[in-house]
Amino acid sequence: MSLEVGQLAPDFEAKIETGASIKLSDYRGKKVILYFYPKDATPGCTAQACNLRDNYEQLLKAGYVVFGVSSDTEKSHQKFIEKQNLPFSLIADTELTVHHAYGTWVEKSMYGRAYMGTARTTFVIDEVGKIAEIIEKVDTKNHTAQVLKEPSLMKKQSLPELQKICSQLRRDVLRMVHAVQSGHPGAPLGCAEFFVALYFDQLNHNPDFQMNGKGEDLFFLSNGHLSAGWYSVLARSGYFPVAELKTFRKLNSRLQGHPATHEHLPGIRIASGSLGQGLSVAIGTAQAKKLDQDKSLVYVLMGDGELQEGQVWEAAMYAAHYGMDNVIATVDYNGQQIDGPTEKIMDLKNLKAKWEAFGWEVIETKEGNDLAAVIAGLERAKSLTGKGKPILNLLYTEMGYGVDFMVGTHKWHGSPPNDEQLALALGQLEETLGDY
Ligand SMILES: Cc1ncc(C[n+]2csc(CCOP(=O)(O)OP(=O)(O)O)c2C)c(N)n1
Ligand SMILES: [Mg+2]
Repeated sequence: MSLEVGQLAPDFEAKIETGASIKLSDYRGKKVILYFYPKDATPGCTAQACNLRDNYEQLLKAGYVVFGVSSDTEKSHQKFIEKQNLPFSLIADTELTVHHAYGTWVEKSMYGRAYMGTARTTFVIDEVGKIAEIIEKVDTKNHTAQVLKEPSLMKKQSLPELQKICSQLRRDVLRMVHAVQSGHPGAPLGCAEFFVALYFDQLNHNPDFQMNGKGEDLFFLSNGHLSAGWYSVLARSGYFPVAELKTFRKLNSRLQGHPATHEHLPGIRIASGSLGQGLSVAIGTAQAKKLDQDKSLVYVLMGDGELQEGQVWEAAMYAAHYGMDNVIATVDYNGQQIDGPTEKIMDLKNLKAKWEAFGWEVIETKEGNDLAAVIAGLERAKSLTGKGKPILNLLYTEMGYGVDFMVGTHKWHGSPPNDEQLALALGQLEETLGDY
């Protein structure tokens, strides 16, 4: 059954976490947020519940009562409420009666497999019991802002908070490659500010992962060997449990040395690692977004050494010719590649002039390890979209940034630190969010 705005919200009686029964019609005279979510304690559902918790005062002031609904048991709800200190009740719809009344028990698909589950949907019910709004595209991290239509409640973290995430990301990268004595620490250390600026400040994205990415900004990591940094930022922004970082590069892990889609890791939409392909994918995706009249943006990161791949320039030519002005490509301009400085291996010469000659709008972010500068650069890039040209962000970074003995050399491109080096490096990076 599909409900519509203006209809009377179906009444129901249901059990909450304490075992007590509540009846929707008992709340006439109040506005009710009835939010259906898939599962207690999963990243997206935790983000959504915590966002409602953190803004609960405003919700009360505006006259709302909040109820979460999932098919979890009373006991599971109790644990979730205690752990997250939630100030509202959760309905244990184990028999799915409320789901069926609201049409939120639906067939879903995960990588081609069909299964039944909860469609994350919020019904806003007014004082007389009518449906005032149905929110199907839930922004879990900013759900209160969505319900109250208050963009000012949109959560953006402050610069010092974001800087802390950079430090943690660097620790994650070093610990991950050290644990398996393989992998690539250098470039992800240099791109920490970029990853954090993108995922925690710039991207309009949903860690409740949907492969098709409709209505979201998308990011592709073309230089797949930066995987350790990408996995860290994905986990830290809620795509999968942070504890899973400890499986990096292990057999049967979802966190392969180079990102792959076979393993179904949320956040990954293409395999990468074979250099030179990401820009082509980003451009194809950007074209699909245009056809779908989806106004969101497509981001891609490439290495500077990677630009020695011929496919990059074919894609560059295509993007300019077809006016792909919803693409923001960033080049990690660290001047290093696997065997030495790019200047010695195969000189890139004047990259700015090259991209401009290919018809791109080029911006330079000269301080690629200064978080404020990286954010400002990405803001500027965003402001230049929609003007007929694709955008290229030349991001000047230092390979190995954050650890004094790793900076500015290709030596750490693909070598892990030993025990002693790890200890030294971690001593230079504050543990801020807790090691995995
Ligand atoms: C098609 C292809 N050729 C070669 C490689 C091997 N390779 C891996 S990383 C790398 C260096 C690339 O340089 P850059 O993009 O500057 O990365 P950085 O060293 O800065 O991390 C090379 C040649 C590869 N992964 N794919
Ligand atoms: Mg490089």
